[in-house]
Formats: sequence, structure tokens, C-alpha cells
Amino acid sequence: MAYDDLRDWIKTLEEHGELKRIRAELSPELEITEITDRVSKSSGPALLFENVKGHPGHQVFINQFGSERRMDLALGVNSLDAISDRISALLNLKAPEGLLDKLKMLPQLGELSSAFPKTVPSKNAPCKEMIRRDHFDLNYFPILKCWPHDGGRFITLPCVVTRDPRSGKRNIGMYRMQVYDGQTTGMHWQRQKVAAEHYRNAMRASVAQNSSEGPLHAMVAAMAESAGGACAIPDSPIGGLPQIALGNLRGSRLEVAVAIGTDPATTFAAIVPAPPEVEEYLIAGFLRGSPVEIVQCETVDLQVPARAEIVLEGYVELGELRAEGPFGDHTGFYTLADQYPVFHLTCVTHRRNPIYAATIVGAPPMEDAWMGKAVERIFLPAMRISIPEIVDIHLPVEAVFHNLMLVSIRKSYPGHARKVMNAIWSLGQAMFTKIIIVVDEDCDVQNIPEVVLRVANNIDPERDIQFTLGPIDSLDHASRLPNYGSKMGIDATRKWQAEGFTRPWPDLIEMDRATKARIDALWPNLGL
Ligand SMILES: Cc1cc2nc3c(=O)[nH]c(=O)nc-3n(C[C@H](O)[C@H](O)[C@H](O)COP(=O)(O)O)c2cc1C
Ligand SMILES: [Mn+2]
Repeated sequence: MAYDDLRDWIKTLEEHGELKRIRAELSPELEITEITDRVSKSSGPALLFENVKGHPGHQVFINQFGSERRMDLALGVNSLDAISDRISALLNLKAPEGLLDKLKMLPQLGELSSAFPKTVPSKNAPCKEMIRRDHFDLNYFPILKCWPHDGGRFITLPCVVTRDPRSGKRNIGMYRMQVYDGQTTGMHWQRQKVAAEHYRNAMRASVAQNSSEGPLHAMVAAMAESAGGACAIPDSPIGGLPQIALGNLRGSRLEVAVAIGTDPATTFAAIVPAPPEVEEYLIAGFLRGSPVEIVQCETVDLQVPARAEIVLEGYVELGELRAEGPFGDHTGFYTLADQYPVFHLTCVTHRRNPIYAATIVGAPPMEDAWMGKAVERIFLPAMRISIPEIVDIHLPVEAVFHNLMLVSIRKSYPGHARKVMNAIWSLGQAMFTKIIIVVDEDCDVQNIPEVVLRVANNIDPERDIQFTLGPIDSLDHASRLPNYGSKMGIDATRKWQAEGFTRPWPDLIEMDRATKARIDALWPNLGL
């Protein structure tokens, strides 16, 4: 079942007793965070703040995904496994053999066709109820300052739309935006994310067009390759050179549109680590089981969800960077300031009385823990396409997403656990996984005590721990360099003779079934 838009979703949450309206006057600076943090930590409801200090008539909607039940509701399922099953069925499609097979495929083909977005005219797009080309000011919206040492106010739940200058494909990613002033924000797409690659592709295209100078060309290309979304590293080995080169790019732009407050499937699609070539509009349509309605922007050649509450249109100027942060992040620490592109607004459109949708991140568990859980469940079938021996995975919330992945596998050959680690480190955003623990299939990775027992008992640390180097999440504050550092894999599977283990391996202790059954029958009378 599909929600038309954010308002339809809010209505449903209210009907299910999953929404609380807060009428007390509260400041968008820190106070809304403190309340939301307490509510998140106690598995409380979604919140609609109706009386935001300094923003009469505006509402802040927060914690919409903050429980397993709401995440299920958001995606219209009873359990996230239902979505995994739908994806598995789709991925397992075999070429039909005969009419009956073809008929059986019809529902899945129907699912596929609902994935394609539907363009609507501006007059049918609620996000165009108010169109402000001039005299707009971001401070009109109740944007939150989340934590005491944050560098300012941040838009925390934006669906950022860009188009790849090479392929023409659109991407939606959720990248936070620091408000610098009424017309500009930061654009915190990390260098490994899809929009950062669009940005680099725009740079490459611009350099190819504008520069006939060999060395300059090479320099900018090297810079684009080496850096990325945030394209200059202060202590980069190419030192001051990029700054000279960047000057030549000024004037070239990558267009960007940002939708805030969309239907929940579309918001969720913006965080899904989909393959770069897959448009999130397709994912949202598939998840909703109904096409996303999109509309052409006013000042840029991009399309946005037509029923969004707020749309910001504009561009980033290639080569322009500015300090972004600090920001109290989902790691539980502040991420420090770093250089990121700047988003310039050219137009703001919004619904009448727009509802401002936001989230708060911080020490887990927060709302995003549940989004992460949904990603984990939904991506399992996709992971199994390339790594079919995976039985289950678990990313414990306390470890903050990709810092720790527990994986159970059907071990079939010597070194299999290490093969799986390497495969995970090469799989899209799973590249960020800092620690991977691999166990045998009979260990339930959702059961942390069981995993700890296996790891502590099954490893000879020097033999079973593997270190490797690779890309690291930009938010990691411990790696030796920003974005680059080490990872650890722990092979906690049973070791085989073929792996050089010649001692006998003991069985796990388990009671036999007959005894269990006898005691089960006696149990109610034992007074225990
Ligand atoms: C609340 C929230 C905030 C996020 N903020 C950022 C961010 O500021 N920068 C970033 O690169 N990724 C951020 N992410 C993660 C990305 O949304 C995620 O990696 C997504 O898959 C990126 O889309 P892409 O693969 O199309 O680039 C955030 C995720 C959530 C749930
Ligand atoms: Mn994407």
C-alpha cells in the first residue's frame, strides 16, 4: 500500500497511535533534539511539533521511522522480510518456459511497471503551491540546530537529486546540509557517494571542454580523482596545486534539487545503498507498489517528487568548497569540520503551511538505527546474488552501521570465510565495513551472546584475524588518514584440516532430543 505523501503518512501514523502532537512552544535549537533523543531512546512515537519558537504556523515532523513497527508501516509490510522475499522473487526470475510460466510472472512484471515514476504537470504538483524565485530565505523554515557544538543549523532529512552528466541517470541520496545563510548551504556528499561521482563527472566534462592545456588538464583530473565530493584535502599530497586548477572551473555548475518531506518510501529510498546506476525513483516505486509522481523543477533541469512538502532548487559551483561541520553525528561523536561543496539556491517551492521533516542523529539507538535495520534486511537478498553462501547478516546497532558486520556462511572450502570478507569489502557501500566476523551457518548472528561465544572460543587470534587496508567512512575519526585505513576480519568458523588445523575439533554441547522431550513433559509438575 502506498502513501500519497507525507500528510497521508502522518495521518496513518496518528490512526495507529504512532504519532504524538506536541503543543508546547519549543526552540528548534537543541530543545527539539533533547525531547526527540529521550523519545528515541525509549522507543517512543513519531513527533509533530506544532509550536516551534520563532516559526509560527510551522510544524516539525520527526522520528517517523523510529521503531520496527513504524519502519514496517512506512513500507506497508508486516515484517521487513516480506520485502526481502519480494526482492528475492524478482531477482530469481527465470526465463519463462511456456505460457503458464509467463502467466505466473505477470504479478512480478506488474511490480516492475509500478516502479517507473510518472511525470505530472506543475498544476497537479502540490509542491508548487508556493513558488519563490526571489526573496526567499531558508531561515523561513524551522531548521534545527541539533547539538550544542554543531556548526549551525542542519537540514537532516533531505532527498538530494542530481543527474550524472555522463549517463543522464538521476540519483537521490540523503546528504545533510548545513545552513550558511538564507540562500546557501553545505552539501555533505561524501566522496564515495553517487552524487560526489556526478560532481567529479561534471568536473571531468568541464575540464575536457575548457582546457586545452595538458598539465592543467592532468592536474584537475588528478585532483578530481584523488579527492571527490569534498574535492580538496588541505594536506593533500598535491598541495596547493588544486586551488589554481579549481579557479579555472569556476562558473561551471552541477544542478541540484532537494526534496524535504516526501512519502516515506521515497525518503527511505534516498538512504538505500543501491547500485549507482539504479535510479532511486525506481526503488521507491517498487517499495510503494505504485509509481512516484514527479514534476519538473522551475530553475533546473531536474525532477522532484511532486507531493513533497518543500523543494530547494539550485546548483553547486564546481571547485567551490567551504568548511562544513562540526556536526553531532550518528557515531555518537561530533564529525569535525571538513571542506565540502556549497549549494546555492535559485528557487524554493513548497506546499501551503509546509511540514518540515527532520531527524536527529547521535549516540545510538536513534531513528536511523531502524532505517539501518531495514537496509540490512532488504539488502540481504541483493548481497546473496554475489555471495550466495551467506546465510544471514547482522549489523549491531550499538556499533553504528558498517563498523561491525556479523555474517554466517555455509562453509564449503578452505579459506571460505576470508573469501566472504573480501567479497563484502568489495560490495558497494559495504566497502566501509570496519570489522567483519564470520561464523558457521549453525550460529545465529542475531543472537549476540552466541556470536561472542563462538568468537571467543573458536579463534587463535594470530591465525584467524586478518587485517587489510581500504576506503573508510568519512565519519571515522580513528583511521590513520581521513577516508583511508585498516579493516579487520575475524574468521570464527570451525577450522578444518585442509586449513592446517590438525587437532580434533570438539562438538558444541547439546542435550539429546529424547531427554528434552521427557523433561518437557515433566516440566509443568516440577514447580520450577
Ligand atoms: C539521516 C541520514 C543522514 C545521512 N547523512 C549523510 C551525509 O551527510 N553524507 C553522506 O554522504 N551520506 C549520508 N547518509 C548516508 C547516505 O544517505 C547513504 O549512504 C545513501 O546510500 C547515499 O546514496 P547514494 O548511494 O545514492 O549516494 C545519511 C543517511 C541517513 C539515514
Ligand atoms: Mn544512489
